[in-house]
Amino acid sequence: MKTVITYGTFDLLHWGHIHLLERAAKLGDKLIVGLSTDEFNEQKHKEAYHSYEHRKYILEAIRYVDQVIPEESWDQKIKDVQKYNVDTFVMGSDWEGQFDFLKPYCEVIYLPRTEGISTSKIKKDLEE
Ligand code: C2G
Repeated sequence: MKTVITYGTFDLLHWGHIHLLERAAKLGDKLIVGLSTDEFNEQKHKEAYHSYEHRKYILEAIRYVDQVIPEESWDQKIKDVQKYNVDTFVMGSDWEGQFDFLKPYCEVIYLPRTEGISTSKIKKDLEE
């Protein structure tokens, strides 16, 4: 039983998010998503359109996602990896190297970010 974990805001869900989740899910038997809370998004200087509850509701409907947990701080990942017996941590390549401190605890994989789509691009395009 291989457990994979990834983290993010997943606001205005788009095909780049799905492509990440699909590839992450294929790396194990169970995929957990640490979903940034609205309060943590403030620390990330991000303001999500959808509330945490609605972003969680949406993520839980995705076939690739088995469990959604709140991401409330930058320093919960080691505890999460231990608490959920995580084998593999996955993030998009825009985070390349940022989470290598997890290497003593689990496999760390950065997957190529999907080009041509992002939540900020959606917002910008809709403003025009
Ligand atoms: N992503 C991607 N391709 C895109 C957009 C996003 O692969 N075109 C990936 C990101 O690399 C990330 C995940 O989808 O792995 C979620 O993206 P965001 O919601 O933007 O997450 P972020 O705000 O980067 O938060 O502790 C980690 C942070 O919570 C990550």
